Amino acid sequence: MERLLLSGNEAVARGARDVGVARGVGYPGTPSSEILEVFHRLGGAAAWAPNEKVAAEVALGVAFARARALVTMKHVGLNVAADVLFTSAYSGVDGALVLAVADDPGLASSQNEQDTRRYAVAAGVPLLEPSDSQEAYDFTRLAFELSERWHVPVILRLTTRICHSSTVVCCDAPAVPPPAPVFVRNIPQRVMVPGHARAAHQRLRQKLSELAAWNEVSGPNRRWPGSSELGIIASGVAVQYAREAAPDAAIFQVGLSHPLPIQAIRDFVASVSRAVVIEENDPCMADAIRAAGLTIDSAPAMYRQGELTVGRVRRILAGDASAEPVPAARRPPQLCQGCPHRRVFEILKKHDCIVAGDIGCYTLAALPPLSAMDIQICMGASIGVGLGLRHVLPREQAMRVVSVIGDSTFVHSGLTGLAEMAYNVPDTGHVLLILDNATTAMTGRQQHPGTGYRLDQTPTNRLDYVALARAMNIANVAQFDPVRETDALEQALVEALQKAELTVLVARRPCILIPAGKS
Ligand SMILES: Cc1ncc(C[n+]2csc(CCOP(=O)(O)OP(=O)(O)O)c2C)c(N)n1
Ligand code: SF4
Repeated sequence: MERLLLSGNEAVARGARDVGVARGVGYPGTPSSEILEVFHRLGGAAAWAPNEKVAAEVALGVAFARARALVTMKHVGLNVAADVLFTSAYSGVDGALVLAVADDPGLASSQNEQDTRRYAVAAGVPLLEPSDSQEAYDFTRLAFELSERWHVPVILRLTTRICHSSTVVCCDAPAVPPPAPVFVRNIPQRVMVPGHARAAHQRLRQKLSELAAWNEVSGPNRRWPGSSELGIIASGVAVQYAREAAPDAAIFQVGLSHPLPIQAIRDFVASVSRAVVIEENDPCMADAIRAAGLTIDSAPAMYRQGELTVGRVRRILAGDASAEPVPAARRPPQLCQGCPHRRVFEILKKHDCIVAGDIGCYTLAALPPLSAMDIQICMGASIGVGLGLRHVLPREQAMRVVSVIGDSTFVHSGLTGLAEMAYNVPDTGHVLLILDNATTAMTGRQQHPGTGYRLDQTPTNRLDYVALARAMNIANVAQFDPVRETDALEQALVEALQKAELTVLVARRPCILIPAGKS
């Protein structure tokens, strides 16, 4: 048995390697991105997909072929992959399908604090919550076992602290490899037309009740002995905070939080004078436990926002809902000096453009001193939102609307926005700026289909944005280097803003942090 100091992400990657995952697929997103990179370094077949939905689809195909598949993403990625998740829960899988989804309580690097546990309940799939790297490793292996045993996708829910903190991990011997991949026809199980899906839904509910019964007696839940005065029910990293904040309390650690081991929790609640649920993000367990008729305390609403800490858990246990100390202001992030995005936003600001923006390093242009982006919601939204503005604003304002999107984001979910732009053309036309810096800079410079390289850095096809825009019948398409051809780019933008036509401008210059020769 090997003993290693691993981050949660490294532990998931090692667990996946040790269970013989045939393919790991994902789309980068903090705090999940390292899982696939480490899996590749450990010898696994790993690939970046254009977005999370495609990643989940590829993985589902792998699992339909009786092999083991891992999908990685950050929490908001599951919104994109949700269509696959909900119906693959019905179809089930022949091999194993595990989705490692990393939540970001406290918004260290995300646009929202959504809680992936809600998805497990809504889609009807099991969800595991490791509380340290050892469990990240163990639960990864367990997730594959459960997926293979019940033929159902399984979510491994991570959070920022689990992903990025390191603890000692004892790694087991590699698992028995699965049989060689094979396709066995089973049309009623995999073609989800209503007649088949009704039966599939019933099968899923049956699997969930079997899983719930299994979780009561054999699930990865743990009782830490302690005083009968105070009992804490916790999951994920909250278990560690609870142990430190209340060392004398009895703790019921929930490892598989959907379906919840409600009878075991009932017994635990009955064994203590006061039971308190401590969980990060939404009150998912507290709501479910109360719905089962149990009397518990839980955190006041204010603790739903932000990460928990030992200090916050102490406050929750004391029922303290007074205002929390305001943390010291952090230095705001900035575009690097020399970042090619700067020139583009200086031009947009100079011409008082209304900028429907998107997510990436370039979103930093919304902050002072540039303050040159007006809207940013979710990946790919810049194009649709820009078009919506153009459709209804008075002409003088509409003619100033520009959609701005990064290259990775454009491939992720801008392609369909461009199809909409070409299809439902506003009376004033529209202008789209694609910022091609030859990488997914924001999340650590991962490759994508527009860079010409795969995750393992081998060369492959490169998506050509200019040819693509022309193929979509965009009237005006041009590419400029925003640093060497700043004036020409500005000139092209000014002309585009005056015409009631469709224009796509590509600002192509590599991120300064890309090693030479890799763009
Ligand atoms: C659905 C979803 N998946 C992943 C992310 C994480 N993420 C934020 S921006 C971004 C892409 C940034 O790359 P690009 O558009 O090329 O801009 P750059 O950072 O290179 O300027 C990613 C993957 C996210 N916010 N939402
Ligand atoms: S990492 Fe690259 S894209 Fe991001 S701000 Fe720095 S230079 Fe710009």
